[in-house]
Amino acid sequence: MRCFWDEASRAHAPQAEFFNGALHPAADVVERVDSVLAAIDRTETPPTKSDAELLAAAGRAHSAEYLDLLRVAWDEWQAAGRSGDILPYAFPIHRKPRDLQRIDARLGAHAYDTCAPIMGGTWDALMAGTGTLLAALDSALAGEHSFALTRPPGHHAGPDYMGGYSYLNWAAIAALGSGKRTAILDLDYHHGNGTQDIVVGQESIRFASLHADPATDYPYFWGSAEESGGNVLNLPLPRGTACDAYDTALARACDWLAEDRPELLVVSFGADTFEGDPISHFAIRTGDYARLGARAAGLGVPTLIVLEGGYAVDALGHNVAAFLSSF
Ligand code: OKP
Ligand code: ZN
Repeated sequence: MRCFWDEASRAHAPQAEFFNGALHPAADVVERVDSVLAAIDRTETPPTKSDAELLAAAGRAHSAEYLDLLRVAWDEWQAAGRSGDILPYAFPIHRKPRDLQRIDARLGAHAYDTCAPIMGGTWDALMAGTGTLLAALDSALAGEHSFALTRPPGHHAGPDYMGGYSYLNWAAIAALGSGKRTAILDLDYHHGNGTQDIVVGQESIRFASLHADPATDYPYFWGSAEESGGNVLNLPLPRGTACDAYDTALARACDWLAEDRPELLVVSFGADTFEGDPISHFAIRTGDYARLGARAAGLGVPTLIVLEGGYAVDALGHNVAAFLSSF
């Protein structure tokens, strides 16, 4: 297993997110990365890639207009006289946005919630994350299991929208850039709505997700069992789910992914299924992650693992390391 990480990803350091009627300290803190780095052996710095190459890779999953907004948002926000982190706050919902001038309007047209802050370092961190992802993808395509220490998470970012701490969809960028028949397995506590929206209907990709039931949990509007079909399989699980029930659902997801004889497996791994996670409600224990990793590794396919959530910072590294140990 090779692990990739770029220190430049630290530049994205959000202060706060807005929900339940109040600003809360951001859950996706930079310290998450230190927890993982302390628990895994050795990381490689990805080779430098040109902006054009990184943008082209991101452009396989995201619209040019959306990427352009991410790139200029901070400068335009500052030009509009604001100094704090950006949080989109006005959303067009059923209207079709057009000819938008104000940065506030453009942000709202490309976001679905108030949980994706943007700051001065966000764009550079996202480009560093893309480079990290591509290095790990190359390594997996060469036949070696690989881990990309991606932060912020990506699986809530859709074709032209951000949300839920996510801006660029690491799993979708990798799958669409792989040139291989690819299985995406999303094991974060929250449904991978952005990934689903990007890859739905894609001939060479299957997407399976285990997650908390959207009837009770974020992102609420995606991820029901009925929303399965074609190349999408959604397996919502009740709050309180522990390892045995989780592994049963995981086995089902793996069997379904295997039917398509994938040449590459991309795992969106979130350790927010952990019993001690501060924002989630499953009951997976640190030792369980090795068993779950073994289940996924049982697909027997070169695997790229990207990091999504996991907010119990002290345990995060151990949980990630346990999962990776099975590859
Ligand atoms: C990102 B990933 C919950 C507020 C919702 C957004 C959660 C994003 C999770 N009380 N905040 O899937 O781990
Ligand atoms: Zn999550």
